[in-house]
Parts: sequence; C-alpha cells; structure tokens
Amino acid sequence: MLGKFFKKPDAEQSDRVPPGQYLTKGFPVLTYGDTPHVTIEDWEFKVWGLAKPATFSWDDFMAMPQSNFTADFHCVTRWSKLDVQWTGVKVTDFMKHIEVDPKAVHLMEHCYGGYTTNIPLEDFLREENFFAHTVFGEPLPAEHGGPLRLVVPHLYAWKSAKWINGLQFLDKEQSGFWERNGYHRRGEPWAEERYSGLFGS
Ligand SMILES: Nc1nc2c(c(=O)[nH]1)N[C@H]1C(S)=C(S)[C@@H](COP(=O)(O)O)O[C@H]1N2
Ligand SMILES: [Mo]
Repeated sequence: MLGKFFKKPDAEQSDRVPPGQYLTKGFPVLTYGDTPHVTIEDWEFKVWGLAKPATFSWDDFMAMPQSNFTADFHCVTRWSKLDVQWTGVKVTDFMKHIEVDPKAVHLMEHCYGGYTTNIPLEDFLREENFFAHTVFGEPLPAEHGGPLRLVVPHLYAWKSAKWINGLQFLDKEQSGFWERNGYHRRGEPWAEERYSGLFGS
C-alpha cells in the first residue's frame, strides 16, 4: 500500500506521527456499513443516562459558539492525516448545556446507522475535542460523517463518531461496536493501543 498515496513521515513531521502510522495526503473514508443520510431538518441529538435528558435540534447546535480547529487524524488501520481543518462546536461549550450526574464516569457515543463507541468521561471532556460540521471550509460530506461528527484528536479515529446523534452517560465502562470486536478499549495512538489482547494484535 505504500507508494503513491501513503508515505513514511519525513523528519520534520515524524514527531507528529505516532508509531506504526503512515501519512496520507487524501482523506480516506472508513465506515462500517452504509452511509446514513440525514437532513438538518430531521436531525436530532439526544442526551440520556446519567445526565438530565435533553434533545437538541440543528438550530440549537448552530446557536452555540462556533470555533475553528486544526487537528491530526490517526486511523488504527495505520493511516494518519495531519492538519485537518474543521469548524464546529467545542465539546466543552456543548457541555455547558448538560447537567451530568456526579456518578457518571464513562459514556457511549451513539450515531445514525447504529454505530457506537465508548469513551471515558475524562477523555471526552478534553478541551481539544469538538463536534464538526465543516471540513476544509466545506460542509462535512455525508461519507465523512455529515451533518455532524465528533472529533477526538488524541485517540484513534474510531472514537470520532460520524453522524453522532446521542450521548449516553454511564456509571461504568461499556463496549461500543469496535471495542466488542477486538479494538482496544481506549485507543491512544502514541501508546499503540490498537487491539485488545483477547483478539491478538
Ligand atoms: N458512525 C460511524 N463513525 C465512525 C466510523 C463508522 O464506521 N461509523 N468509523 C470510524 C473509523 S474506524 C475511522 S478511522 C473514522 C474515519 O473517518 P473518515 O471516514 O471521515 O475518514 O471514523 C470513525 N467513525
Ligand atoms: Mo479507523
């Protein structure tokens, strides 16, 4: 697969590329199953579990502060893309609207199409995480998770749920789709937390 589309990082960039990753100039699409198509009129985002239940419309999200982000993107299948430019809502700004029960320590990200992925509350609440609706100045294409996806830059990209439409706050860890199918529970790229020991690596 190396060659035209993937290259080993040069020295200048190598300190930004986690071990075992290769740079791609394109933006591959990695989806399990079909791409859901959701209009912003029908779009809805829900919060439940150990947080006060809440429902947000597209307009509710757009009324929150909008920020630009540049972030690196690391897929566990070994491609990385540096300096992706996004626009959206910071998780910390969104969370100002959520009342979390103090017993919550973990959460499940839910999506249109049924994909799920879990994340510790502490990893979710980091300042650099955001919900993105725009990439490189264009509306986020459906195949990349539009109208809205989560981006969690410090973990492998399977935690960056596309078509996200819900957060379930939990008092203990539960496994999402890939975590049940052999991926690591947390997925930190610098530690190469790729797969769980149970399924080998
Ligand atoms: N809903 C949903 N989100 C998802 C996925 C998916 O299959 N469904 N794949 C994950 C994986 S493995 C990766 S690498 C990134 C890929 O994002 P991209 O297709 O925009 O490159 O999305 C993540 N989010
Ligand atoms: Mo991935």
